[in-house]
Amino acid sequence: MQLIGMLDSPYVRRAAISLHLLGVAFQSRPVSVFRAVDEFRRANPVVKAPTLVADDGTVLMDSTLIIEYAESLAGPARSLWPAAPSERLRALRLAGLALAACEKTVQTVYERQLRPPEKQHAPWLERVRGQLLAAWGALEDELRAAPPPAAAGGQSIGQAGLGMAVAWRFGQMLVPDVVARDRFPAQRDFSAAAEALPAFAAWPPVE
Ligand SMILES: N[C@@H](CCC(=O)N[C@@H](CS)C(=O)NCC(=O)O)C(=O)O
Repeated sequence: MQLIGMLDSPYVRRAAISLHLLGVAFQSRPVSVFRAVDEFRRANPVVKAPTLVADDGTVLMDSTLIIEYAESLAGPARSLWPAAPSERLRALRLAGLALAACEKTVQTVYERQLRPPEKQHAPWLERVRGQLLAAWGALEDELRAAPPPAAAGGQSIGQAGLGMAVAWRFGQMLVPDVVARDRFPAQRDFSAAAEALPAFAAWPPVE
């Protein structure tokens, strides 16, 4: 099985760390969707990172769906999600907020880096900034209330916490001017602890 995409993508990184923690063997192919677009297109003409090429050759995209497939290979006893519905609901909420933070970070970066300065649209950037800060504000409140739900499989971190930590590192790499680290101290400290875990150290983003 191959996981295609650069680890500077939070979606690729969350998939890689999840596969690692689920014990699903894979080969990482760090191909850039921008700098190596032709090579990427040969694997997946849609050019979305991450792309998983399954052992039977099926080409799968979207980190959440790749993780869902990996969960089915690992089995429920090794799940990164909590089993109880109330815990699962909270984990899904946190994971959704973290994914929204990733999406709003990516939108900010694409607007800033892919558009010529005279074509950047300030009202759009301002809207996205508000959405990004709302997502981190909600996550900070959640973290102050209780830690993210643990994994049913007993791993060092569950899927919600994993997604939050990956999203935070990505945001700190790319939009630290928008998401000031000391404005979200609970998230800052939680992410620092997550980054020290072996599974995170094994799959570092390319700074
Ligand atoms: N919802 C997707 C988002 C994936 C995504 O947007 N990846 C970016 C890299 S960070 C990408 O493929 N960008 C190239 C493009 O959209 O053209 C997921 O969870 O995998």
